[in-house]
Order: sequence, then C-alpha cells, then structure tokens
Amino acid sequence: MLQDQDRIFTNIYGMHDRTLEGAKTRGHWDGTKDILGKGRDWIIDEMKASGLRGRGGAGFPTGLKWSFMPKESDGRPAFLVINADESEPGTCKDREIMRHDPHTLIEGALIASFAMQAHACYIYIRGEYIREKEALQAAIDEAYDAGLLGKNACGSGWDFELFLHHGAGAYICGEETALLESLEGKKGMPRMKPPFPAGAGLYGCPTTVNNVESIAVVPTILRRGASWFAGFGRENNAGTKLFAISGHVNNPCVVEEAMSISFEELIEKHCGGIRGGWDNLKAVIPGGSSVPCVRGEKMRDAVMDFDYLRGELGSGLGTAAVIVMDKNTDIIKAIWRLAKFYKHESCGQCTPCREGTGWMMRVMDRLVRGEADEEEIDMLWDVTKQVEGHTICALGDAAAWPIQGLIRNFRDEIEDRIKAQKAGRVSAVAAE
Ligand code: L3W
Ligand code: SF4
Repeated sequence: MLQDQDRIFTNIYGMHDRTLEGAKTRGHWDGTKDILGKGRDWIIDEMKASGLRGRGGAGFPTGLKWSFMPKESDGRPAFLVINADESEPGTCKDREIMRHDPHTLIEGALIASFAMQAHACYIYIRGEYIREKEALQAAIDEAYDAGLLGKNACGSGWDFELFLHHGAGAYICGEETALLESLEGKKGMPRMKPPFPAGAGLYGCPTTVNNVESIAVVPTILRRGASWFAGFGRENNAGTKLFAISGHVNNPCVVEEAMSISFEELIEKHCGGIRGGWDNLKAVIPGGSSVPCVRGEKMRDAVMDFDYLRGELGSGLGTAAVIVMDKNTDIIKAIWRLAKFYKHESCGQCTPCREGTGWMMRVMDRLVRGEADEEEIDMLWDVTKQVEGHTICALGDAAAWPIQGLIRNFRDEIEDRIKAQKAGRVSAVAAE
C-alpha cells in the first residue's frame, strides 16, 4: 500500500487549505523557477524516464508525446491544452484535483508549457463542473496575483498565460480533436488523425493535449526525481495513480495508490470490501465505461495496471474508474444503459458509429427484455465488429467494447433470459 509520504495529491479529500498559501505549505510551487532553469530537454528527458503514461484513458507515454512538439519554432505559436472534460461514466478523479488541489495542476501547466515552448495553455473544463471551475479560476487568479503566472512567470523570464474554458456538456468534447474544434468555437466534432495535434492542433498550430492528472503529477515527479516515480508499479506501468471506485463496495472513494496494486488489496484497504463479501462479486468494469467488463472471479487477483488488464483480461485500465457490480446487478441492463449513453453521445459524422450505436442499442433493448431470438446475440457481436476500428474517433470502439465484454463474459445470462421469456417464466424487464 502506498505510504502517506509518497502521495502526490495531499488534499484529495479537501481536508486542508486549498489556497495558494495552503498549497505552499504542502510543498507546491517549491523551487519551480529552478526546475524551469534546468531547461526543456532536461524536463522532457525526466518525464520520459519517469515512465508516466497518460492518465486520460489511452496510456500514451507523456514524455514521448511532449517530444513530438517542434523543437524550433516555425513561426506558429505552440499550445498546451489540458483536457478537464472528465465525462467518462464512472470517472471522477480529475474533479477532486480541481476542487481540492488546483495549484498542483496550475504549476504543472506552467512547467509542461515551458517544456513545449507554449506561452499559452487552455484548460477545457466539463460544462457540468461549475464548482470546480470556480475553485480552479480562484486558484488561477491567486497565482497571477502572486506573479507565478503572466509576464516573467515565477521570475523565470518566461511569459505564460493560462485560460480556463468552460465546455457545454458534450461527452465527445473529451476526445482531443473534438475538444480543439470546440475551443475554436466550432461544433465539437472529432478530426481525422493524422495529423496529430502535435503537428496541427489548435488553430492549426503545434498542440499537446494532456489529461488533468497527467499534468498535475509533473511538478512532484520533477522535484522528487524520475526514478522515484518509476519505482512504483511494474515495468511499463510506472507511478502512482488515482483510482475512482464506485458501485457495490462498502465505501466508494477516490484514492491515490501505487500502480499494479492488486484489485483485492485496493478494495479491501480503501473500500471496506465488496458489499456482501467476495462471493457476492459479479462483474467489474476496471477502467471507465469504455472498457469491457470482467467476471468477478477473474478480478480478485487482477493487477491494476495497463498491461495486465489489457493483456491478461482483455479489458483495460482506461481512466482507472473501477465500477464494481455485485450479484444483484442486472448486467444486461447495466450494459444496455451504456449502449444508450454512447448512442446519445455519438456526434453522428461517421456512418458506422451513427448507425451502429443505434443498431446496438435496439438489439440491447430486445436482449434486456429477453424478447430477442438467440441468433441475435451473434448478430449483435457482428455489429460491434463492424463498428470497432472503422470510425474517425475512439467513441465507436468505446460503444462496441462494453457489449463485446457482455457477450464474452455473460452469454449464458443473455441466453437464459431469452429462454425464460419464451417459456413465459419472467416478466419483461422494463427498459426505461
Ligand atoms: C503523435 C503519433 N501523437 C498517438 C497521441 C494522440 C493522443 C494520445 C493517445 O483515446 C482512449 C479511448 C477511450 N504522433 C501519435 C500521437 N498520439 N499516436 O497520443 O492517442 P489514442 O488515439 O491512443 O487515444 P485517444 O484518442 O486519446 C483515449 C479511452 O481512452 N477511455 C476513456 C476516456 C475518458 C476520458 C474522460 O472522461 N475525460 O478521457 C477509457 O478507456 O475510449 O480509447 O493524444 O494524439 N503517432
Ligand atoms: Fe463522431 Fe462516433 Fe465518428 Fe467519433 S466515431 S467521429 S463520435 S460519429
């Protein structure tokens, strides 16, 4: 278990003073000017050595992403954009950073922007996060007043402006290129990639988009050293990580832990165990709604990191939003609800996603009521395969994978419901 002194987020539960004064007593903004003085190459090399992988879902190596930004300016300004559009069902970790520990994000924004030669950074915050927006804006104002931002930020000689942009409540704007479109004042629709944002991002300029947590851990990594951070977790899965655990545990919570902690330890130490005990565990979605669910019995010994969850269990760490479901759960209905979500949030610009999410939801409607024919299970599987990998952005995959997880893991339950319905043994489950 992670020791208190190894925690990066020292105010995640809001027990301490979140203002600049309080943040400083907890070690933030300590030696920031000296860090900047070590230069861009040093910062990027340290981030690469730390092994930090992006905390927004994809797990792309952060230092490597930063190194894609042009080393020499070609006349276009460079930008850092921080993705605070936290909307993945089950995910509520960035919210805690912005509410209670905003200065670690602001300090990280300055350092990361400096490393990528960006004089401006935009934080794009989810429309529903109103209190968080207020807390973050108050912290940004404090930092400006203290000379930590603005002209000659922190006395470093680097001019740096930080803007907070409030979204309007569309899940798709969490996709990095849709977010950039939205920032530019357009409808939030994903762009084709390549070009990646590092080549042509905001206003066609070199841009890096990083998740809130990815940027908020930067100052502590650079103060304590890359090898300190790399010392947590298995190889290629380094660091500490915020886990947001919800559902049928005794104490749902957001907690910072070492990567590669076992699922059992995570749940026992921080959540007071599974509701009704381990024998009552039915299924877990380990990484936010976009990754497939896993049967409960396979999860107990699972290692909570990118490579194990994908490689061994065919799921993923995603945003580390761990959704726990006990045996009272109607798993077909739970996945039906996600199918409804993705259909609603599809931006509609590519056919497999626009049409496929509708098809998938309509078949799920029939499955949840037990009204489908058994052959429709394979048909639904085929539809998910037509969507997966055939769309402009990852929302198509995200809509397909939960259904694939359901069919792979709980086909018996779907078939039983169809048989029972045909035999008149169950009343239709209302799908509201
Ligand atoms: C330059 C290359 N840059 C990749 C960059 C790319 C992006 C990052 C990762 O989807 C996933 C999605 C959700 N040159 C590059 C390059 N990059 N190759 O690296 O890219 P990618 O395409 O692997 O991922 P993505 O499009 O960012 C993110 C999943 O995360 N997810 C949840 C997300 C939820 C939230 C939220 O609530 N805020 O983000 C959960 O699993 O399904 O698969 O920056 O530009 N050659
Ligand atoms: Fe829009 Fe869906 Fe295509 Fe993404 S996959 S661009 S959300 S239609």
